[in-house]
Amino acid sequence: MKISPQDGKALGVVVEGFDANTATAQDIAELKKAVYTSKIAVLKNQHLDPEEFLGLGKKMGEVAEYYEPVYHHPKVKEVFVSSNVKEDDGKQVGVPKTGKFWHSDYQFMPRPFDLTLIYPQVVPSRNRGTFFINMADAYQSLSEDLKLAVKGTTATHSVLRYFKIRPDDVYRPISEIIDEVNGKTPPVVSPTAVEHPHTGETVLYISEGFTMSVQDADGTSRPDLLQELLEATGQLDRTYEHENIHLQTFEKGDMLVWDNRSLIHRALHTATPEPAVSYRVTVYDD
Ligand code: AKG
Repeated sequence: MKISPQDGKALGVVVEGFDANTATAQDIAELKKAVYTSKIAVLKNQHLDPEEFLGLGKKMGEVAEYYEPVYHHPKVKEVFVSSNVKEDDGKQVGVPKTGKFWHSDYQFMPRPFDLTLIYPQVVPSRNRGTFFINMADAYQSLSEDLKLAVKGTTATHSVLRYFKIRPDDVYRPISEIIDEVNGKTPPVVSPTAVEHPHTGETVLYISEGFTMSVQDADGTSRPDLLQELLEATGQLDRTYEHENIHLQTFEKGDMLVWDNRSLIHRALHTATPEPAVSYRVTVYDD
């Protein structure tokens, strides 16, 4: 197994010669270390079926099944499917256009995932890739005034704005769906800046997709502060040219493993997408 920095990129390593089926505990420990320090690992030349993909997830930690079954792979439910391709019988497997907003995976849950593994299956020829922002670096580059303003504040996260209407929701009153979402996944509150348990970095824990509000220690809502933080970290830049934004491209056979504690991401889709299918496994690492 050879791990080398990604050419010309601030983030990420490329991993060659990694065999998910025979990887030893030491290989996995090295891979995880590279993910914590470099944030993204691109594993080249992977040829895994969904069972084997799940097997790799289990080597990395405790695999977490997604709470909404509409995303599940029909045979291996721990595999989350993002797909805009209908099966031959016209059936939709998985959910199209997922993650088209800045977020970290499960940020709206009491326990967000630690690691995300994405394994593209059908790779479009254009507009493929995922944007990332390293929120540890983004915290470091805040002005001293903003760092001070973040101290002692909390952030509230919810899935509500990006919850996907399921086929069975058609003709249900929207108010009933909203009540159900709030009942099943009530908003969660976390410190606005958290310490990364493996690297000791301070990570700014907010996203445009899931963070509903930031509040002072006495509970006073601070929409101005949330807006400033989203702006400063690059999440409001619709040109995606902000210096914090990293575009990670991939080709067939690549698997991306990333540090979901440090990174927020946003899928790159266009209004007229080509077929695209991706499998995902998410893991608690300790
Ligand atoms: C997550 O909940 O972790 C997601 O990635 C949601 C993606 C989506 O439904 O668009």
